[in-house]
Amino acid sequence: MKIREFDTISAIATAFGDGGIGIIRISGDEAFSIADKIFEPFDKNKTNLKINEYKSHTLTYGVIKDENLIIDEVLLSVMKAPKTYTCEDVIEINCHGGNTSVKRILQTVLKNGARLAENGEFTKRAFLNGRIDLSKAEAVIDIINAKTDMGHKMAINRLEGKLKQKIDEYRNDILTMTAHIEASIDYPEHDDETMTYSMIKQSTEVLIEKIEKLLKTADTGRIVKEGIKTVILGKPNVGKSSILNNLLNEDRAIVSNIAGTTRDVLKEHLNINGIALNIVDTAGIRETEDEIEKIGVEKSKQYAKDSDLVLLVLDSTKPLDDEDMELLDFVKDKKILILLNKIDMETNIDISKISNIIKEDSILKLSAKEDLGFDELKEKIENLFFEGKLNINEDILISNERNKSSLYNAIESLKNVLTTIETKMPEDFISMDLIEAYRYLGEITGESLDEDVIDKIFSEFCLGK
Ligand SMILES: Nc1nc2c(ncn2[C@@H]2O[C@H](COP(=O)(O)OP(=O)(O)OP(=O)(O)O)[C@@H](O)[C@H]2O)c(=O)[nH]1
Ligand SMILES: [Mg+2]
Repeated sequence: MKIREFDTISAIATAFGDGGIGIIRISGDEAFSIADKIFEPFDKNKTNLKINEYKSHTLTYGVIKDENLIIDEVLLSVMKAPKTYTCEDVIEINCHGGNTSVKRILQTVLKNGARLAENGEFTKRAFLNGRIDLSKAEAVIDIINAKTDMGHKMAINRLEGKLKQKIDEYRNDILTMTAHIEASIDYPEHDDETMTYSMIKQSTEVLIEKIEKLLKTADTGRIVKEGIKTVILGKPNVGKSSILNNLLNEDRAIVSNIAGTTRDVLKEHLNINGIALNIVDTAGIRETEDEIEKIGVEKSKQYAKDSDLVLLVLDSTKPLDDEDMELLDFVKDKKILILLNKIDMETNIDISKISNIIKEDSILKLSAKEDLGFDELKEKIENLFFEGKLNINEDILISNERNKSSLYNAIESLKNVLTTIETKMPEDFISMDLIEAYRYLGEITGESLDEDVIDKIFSEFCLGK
């Protein structure tokens, strides 16, 4: 399987800081000979063995030495190529955690001939050596960075190769079409041109539909991966900060009965039923002469514009006024939930005025003070984004911009195929566009990508992975 020759690299694979164990990883042709120089097993039967005489995928207890100085007691994993993470010979040294042992061992490994690995270089080798495709490599980084169970599951699906399977299927469809065209060009006597055109037209339309469906998952994919951008918006003093605190279960934001308490936006992360929410508490929106508050109000509006979800808070003890209506008008095109807060007190709000703008089931009664209505709010948010639309165990979601633009470009090329057919241009043009679509799809699995793009993708990985 191994197709390229590389030098031997090493890095610390575990996170920095205190911990039970730390792991130093070495990969490449020299991995075993470097380990021979620095590792001494306790087992007398192994003392005279070279590491490449050890059984593969075993652990050996011993010490790491720098010259004659013992650095740490370790467990040494020996994994022989090609059945390893990188497809190369791999050594992993499990030593005591904390910063000192791991650093000293890494220094010793480097001194004995390895080069410090770049970010993501181990995974890059797994890709370049053909063990995983690019969609799986990107899944690895998404697993490491996952903030929620859902995000994690989405990445695991991709690691299992579900995205690659789909892309391969689309690419195969294209190959079948190009083969058909080639045949009709080479053996025109066997082929009726109108037949070819109508067959290609139909297959292209079906394929466009399939790719569009996958592309449509990108919004959900981003939300699962990065969280729902949520903004709490409303007039001053309606209880926005109180609602944030309640959702977070802590007194994060300052709450007071003085209107204009929150002046700047306050950002927090929150996890509800496995969904990430990036929530922003904003300064109450009102006409104000106060320069600082003005800036806060502008920021609040900007955040609301860029959000996935607006939680518009109204004070249920007061009648709706023009300012409320203006706010409503400002956000009416967004995904929105209306929170009627302070229902522990006498209600004076009449929501019939807004029932023609907002669906009734988007209006929720709440009391931040008495902790009422929050379970329903969380359920609503979940339903709003995921109900019926998503089976996270099965669905493949597109979650990165790179994949999104490759799919978009593939669709554009396929649309050109349809134009060529409509305008009855020669079949060669069809092949050219099909091949272009094939190439765009290959960018997702990494089969058709330039080396520098690949380098850039892996440079965003963490060190030691
Ligand atoms: N009775 C009652 N009072 C509440 C409730 N929620 C908030 N309050 C009170 O309303 C006042 C304003 O609350 P905040 O959470 O600071 O309101 P805000 O919307 O963040 O206000 P600004 O930051 O000034 O825009 C405080 O005195 C809170 O204690 C509620 O559900 N019931
Ligand atoms: Mg506030």
